[in-house]
Amino acid sequence: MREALPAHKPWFAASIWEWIFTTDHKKIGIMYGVTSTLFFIVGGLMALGMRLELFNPGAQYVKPETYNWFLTVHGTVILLWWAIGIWASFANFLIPLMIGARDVAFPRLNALGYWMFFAASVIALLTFIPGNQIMTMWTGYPPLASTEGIGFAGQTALFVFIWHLTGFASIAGAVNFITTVIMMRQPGIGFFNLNLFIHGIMAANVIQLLGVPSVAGAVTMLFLDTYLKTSFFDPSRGGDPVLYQNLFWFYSHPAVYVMVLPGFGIISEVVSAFARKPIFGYRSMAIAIWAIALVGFMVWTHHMFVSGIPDWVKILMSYTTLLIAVPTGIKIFNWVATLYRAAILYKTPMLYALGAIFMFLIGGLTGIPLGIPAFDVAVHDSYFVVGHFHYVLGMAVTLAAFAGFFYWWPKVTGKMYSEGLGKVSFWLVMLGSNVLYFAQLIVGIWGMPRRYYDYPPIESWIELHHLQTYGAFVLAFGILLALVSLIKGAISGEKAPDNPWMSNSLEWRLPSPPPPHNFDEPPKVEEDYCPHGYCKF
Ligand code: HEM
Ligand SMILES: [Cu+2]
Repeated sequence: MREALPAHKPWFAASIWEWIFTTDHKKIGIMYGVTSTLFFIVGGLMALGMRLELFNPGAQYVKPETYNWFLTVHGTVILLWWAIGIWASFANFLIPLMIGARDVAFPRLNALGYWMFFAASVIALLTFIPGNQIMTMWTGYPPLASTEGIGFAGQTALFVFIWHLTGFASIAGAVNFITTVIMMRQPGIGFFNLNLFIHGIMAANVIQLLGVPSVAGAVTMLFLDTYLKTSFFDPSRGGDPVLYQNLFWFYSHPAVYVMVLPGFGIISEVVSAFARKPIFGYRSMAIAIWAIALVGFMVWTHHMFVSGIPDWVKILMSYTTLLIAVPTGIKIFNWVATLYRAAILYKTPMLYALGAIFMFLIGGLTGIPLGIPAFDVAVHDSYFVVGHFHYVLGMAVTLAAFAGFFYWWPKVTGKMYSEGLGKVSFWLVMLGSNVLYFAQLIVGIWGMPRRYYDYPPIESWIELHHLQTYGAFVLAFGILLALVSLIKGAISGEKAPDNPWMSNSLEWRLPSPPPPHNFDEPPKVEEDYCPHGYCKF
C-alpha cells in the first residue's frame, strides 16, 4: 500500500518556521538532541579548560573566578542538558514509534516543554556575559550561593532560573510521556512487552514528577534568602542550611537514575539486537528498573554523611544505598547472560553499549564504598568522588547515549553512519576516559580535594594530573570522531535499510526515515509480540 501514497518530505526538509512551530514529536526529538549535544560540547570544552589549568600546580591559564564559573557551568549543563536532556530527545523520537502511535498525547505541551528548555539554554548562555558568571557550583549550597559580599558565588538568580525552566520542561515531558505510554499503546502491548527503553524512560519520568518539586522548592527558597533576605537557610536567623541539602538531594540523588535508567534501556535494546538473542530475563530487567527508581528515593543522605545528620539516619541510608546493588546486579547479570554463547556482532552501537556496561560496573563498584559512612568521611569531596561519578555519569551515560545515536541513526536520518570512524572513536573514548577517570580515583585516595583551582606541588599528584589531562584530550578527540562518523554518515553515508539490525521492535517496521504521520495504518501487534525476541523471565 505504501507506494500508492504521495512521497513524503523527510523531516529535515522543513522551513525554519515549520521547525519553530512544530508539534511533531520527531522534530521536537531532533531539537532536543541538537540542543543537548551543543551543550555537551560547551560543557566538554570547559572541562578541557579546567584540565589545562590543573595540568601543573600554580596559576596557569585561567583566573580562579573563571575556573569556578567553568566548573559550575560544566557541572550544570552536563547534568541538566546532557545527562537528563538527551533522553528527552530519544524519548520524543522513539516512544510513539515503539508503541505504534502517530504522535504523543500532548503535542503542544511537548513543544512548550522544549521551548522552556530552550529558554533555560539562553539563560545558561547569559552567564557568558562578564559579570553574569555563576559560581555557585551545580549544587548551589547556601551560604555560598545566598550571601552577598565577600565570597558571594555570583548570579544566584540565573542559577535558580535555570533549575526552574529545565524543571518545568522535565515536568511537561514527564506528564506527556507517561500519558502517551499509558493511553496510546497499540492493543497487544502491555506492561510486560514494552521496550526496556520505554521502561527506563517511564521510571525516569516518574522520578521527575515526584522529585523536581523538591529541588524547585529548594532553589526558590535560596532565591528568597539571597534577594529578599528571608532566613530559610541562615542559622543566625533561625534557618538551617542542612534543610537545603535535604531538599536538594531528595531530588538530585534520584536524578542520577533519571540519567542512567534510560541508558540502561538503550543498552538492553542494543545488546539484544547485536547478540541476536532475546534479552535474558526480560521481566526481571523491567522490574529491576522500577526497583532502582523506588529505592533511589530512600538513599539521599549518602551525600550528607559529613553534614551533621543523626547516626541512625546514616546507618539507614547506608543500608538502602547498598541495597541498590541488588537490582543493579540483576541487570548486569542479565546482560552478561544475554551475551553468553551468543553470535555477537561487534558493530559500533554494540561496542558503545558494552563499554557503557563496563564503565557502569566500575562506577557502581566505587559507589559502594562511598555508601559506607566510615569510608566516605575520608574521601568525601575528594577526587575519588569525582572519579566515581564520572565513571557512572560521564561515561556510562555518555556511552549509552552514543550507543543510541549509532543504533537509531539509520532510522532517524535514513543513512548509515561511518562504521570505521565509529569503531576508532569508541576505542579512543575508552582509552581516554579510563586514563582520565582512573587517575581521578587514585589522586582522590591520595588526598586531592575536589573543586580546587590549585594544588601543592606533590610529585605523585602532578603525575596523576598530567595523566588526567592527556586522557581528557584523547577522550575529547574520540567524541569528536564519533560526531564526525555520524554527521558524515548523514551527509554521504549509504542509504539505510528499514531494519538494518533485524530488530523485532515496532520502530524498525517503518521506512527510514519515518513519514510525518509515522504509521499509515496502526501496526498489527502479534499475540506473542516482544520487542526483544520474547518477554518471559
Ligand atoms: C546510577 C549511576 C550513578 C550516578 C549517575 C551517580 C552520580 C553521582 C554524583 C553526580 C555524585 C556526586 C554528587 C556531588 O557531590 O556533586 C555521586 C556521589 C555519590 N555516589 Fe553516585 N552515582 C551513581 C551510582 C552510585 C551507586 C550505585 C552508589 C552506591 C552503591 C553511589 C553512591 C554515591 C555516594 C555515596 C556518593 C556521595 C559521595 C560523597 O560525596 O562523599 N552512586 N554519585
Ligand atoms: Cu547519590
